[in-house]
Amino acid sequence: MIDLRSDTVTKPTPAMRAAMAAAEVDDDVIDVDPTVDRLQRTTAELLGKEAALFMPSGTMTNQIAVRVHCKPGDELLCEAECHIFHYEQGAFAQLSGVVARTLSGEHGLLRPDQFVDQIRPDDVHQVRTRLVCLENTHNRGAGRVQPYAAVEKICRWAHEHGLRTHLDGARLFNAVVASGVAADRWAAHFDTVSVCYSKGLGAPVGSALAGPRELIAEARRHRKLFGGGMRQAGIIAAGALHALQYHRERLADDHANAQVLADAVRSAAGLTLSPDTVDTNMIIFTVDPALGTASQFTATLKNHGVWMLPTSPTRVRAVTHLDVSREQTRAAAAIIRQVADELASGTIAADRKEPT
Ligand code: TLP
Repeated sequence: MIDLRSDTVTKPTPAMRAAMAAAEVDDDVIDVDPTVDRLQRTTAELLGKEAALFMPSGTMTNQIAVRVHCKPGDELLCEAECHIFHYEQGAFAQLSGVVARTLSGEHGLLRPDQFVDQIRPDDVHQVRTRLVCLENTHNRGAGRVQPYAAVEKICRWAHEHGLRTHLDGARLFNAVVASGVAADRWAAHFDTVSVCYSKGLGAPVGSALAGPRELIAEARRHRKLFGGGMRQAGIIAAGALHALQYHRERLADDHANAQVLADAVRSAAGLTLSPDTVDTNMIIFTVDPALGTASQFTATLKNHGVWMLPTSPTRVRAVTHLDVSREQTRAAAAIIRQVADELASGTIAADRKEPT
């Protein structure tokens, strides 16, 4: 099976497992685990921030960022399809009493002018606008890289208006490789930055929130409150350190593989790449209803050995990663074309079963 559902599906490499097995550990709640400490320092340095805090997931780093920036009754501004709004169960409301106001981007990208007049007046009837969250690369925007100039402008506008800024950089290192703009340059515009080791970098677990020392100390309190204090976490931090050291530059291979898949989709009957350009390791395409729904299409594809994720009734996502070679990508590309062509010509019928 060629598993293109997400870059979260990677298994630790033998070298990563060896580094994890050899990790020096200690209780990171009572005190400090030395390997976690090393990971946090390395991450903070890469992002040009004073401090960083290791957590179990990107959802937690995002939500603790919301918690440290906002009070109940505050409002955050974000893109309508971003992970914080779309995929985290409205945790900003459930856990922090915060509301969100969404702006619709073009495949995840917002223009600075969309923020004009979006700050609520200081009025007893209204929530307080407090935080701007951006996502880079943008997941539901098919891994698009935010234009650097727009990020700079939006964050400058936010700070000039007394707002805080948070970056969901679950795939920031993909943006770094694709844009040639260093991680600390992207991060410089944000008060806090979340990065994930368990996406394209290929570590089994973990994310970090980076920012000013005082905010990160506050985040540490909230991490305990949210149940994310981990004891001998050096074992997983060692996997993340290995990923940072050895798996960043190779993201370019994933990006090149995504182009191979994109070409296959462009030439397949009934499939439309959307957006048509591919910046990093993801593609999203729509399925013509004549071929069935997106989930019927992915079920049929799975029967042929390629696994993708429907992200709406008509849209399908494929993500390239460490565990998919160029050869497997070429094989997947041929299968996409074959299945789409056969469905379009009626040679095979779509799998009508509910996918598992
Ligand atoms: N994204 C996952 C799913 O949740 C959709 C995926 O397969 O892409 N920010 C962004 C931009 C993400 O894409 C994700 C995970 C997260 C945050 C959350 O990370 P985790 O899964 O570690 O909580």
